[in-house]
Amino acid sequence: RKLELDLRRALAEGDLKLLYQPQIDTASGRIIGFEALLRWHDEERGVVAPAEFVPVAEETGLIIPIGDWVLRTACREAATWPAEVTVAVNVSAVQFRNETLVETVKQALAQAGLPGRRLEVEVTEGVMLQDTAATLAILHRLRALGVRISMDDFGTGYSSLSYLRSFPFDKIKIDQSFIRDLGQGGDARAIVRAIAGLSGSLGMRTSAEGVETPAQYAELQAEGCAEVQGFLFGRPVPSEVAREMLRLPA
Ligand code: G
Ligand code: G
Ligand code: MN
Ligand code: NA
Repeated sequence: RKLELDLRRALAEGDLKLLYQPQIDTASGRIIGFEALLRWHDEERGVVAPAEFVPVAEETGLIIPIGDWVLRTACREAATWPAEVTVAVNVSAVQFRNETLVETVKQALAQAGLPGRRLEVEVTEGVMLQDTAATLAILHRLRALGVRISMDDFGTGYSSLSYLRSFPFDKIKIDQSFIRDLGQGGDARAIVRAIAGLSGSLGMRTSAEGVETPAQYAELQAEGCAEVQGFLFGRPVPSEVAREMLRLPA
């Protein structure tokens, strides 16, 4: 398939890039981390979003070397940031089926000189659906490295809530679809309140993504959301711009 061949070449030739989107602590208003978001710069296609190529990378197994590159690059970048600033990396369910994931994370941290606690791994509900014992073992081994684990896109999957009992996530990220309808007096606020309550009572931090308006932000703060992410605070940007946001030299 042409897309597959082109993607393979993109990885080899350095045409994959990471953008970094700031994550804001609602209590202090300060940047506490960045989420690394993958982009493919293709001569013909222009900038390709992950929704268009990650599924192909997953089907073909290319997500394994691509995911390795993402982890190494994000850790290397984060190691140059102030010591309290974290980096969040999206890890696909396919990477969880590969026994090298923990070793890859360990090496990425060691090569970058990044303490494990400054890396967050974002997983989706789909990860919790497959071979549960093996998945839990991997999550525990990552945790043993100090790495934090976030449940991404929360509320959109098909799974039950039972996985929240089988693994203590550090953070729940409320999916953007719920945030979109906040600030307009509808049901979305009740859903956000319920997720934040559940998350808090299980000892997890709550984060919201896709925050675009001050009205949405105000409701999230009122509902006890600890962290926010969205265009209101900053779009995904190249590493040089992320550095400027942290007031670091380019
Ligand atoms: O940045 P954007 O909105 O286009 O991201 C769309 C989706 O792609 C998000 O769900 C995000 O989790 C996923 N994504 C972004 N970067 C990566 C990555 O490095 N690895 C994987 N597996 N998924 C990613
Ligand atoms: O699924 P995941 O949460 O990893 O994907 C995050 C995606 O959401 C990224 O592709 C990012 O570009 C996008 N995104 C981030 N902030 C906003 C926002 O405020 N509004 C919208 N519409 N998309 C956003
Ligand atoms: Mn994410
Ligand atoms: Na998400």
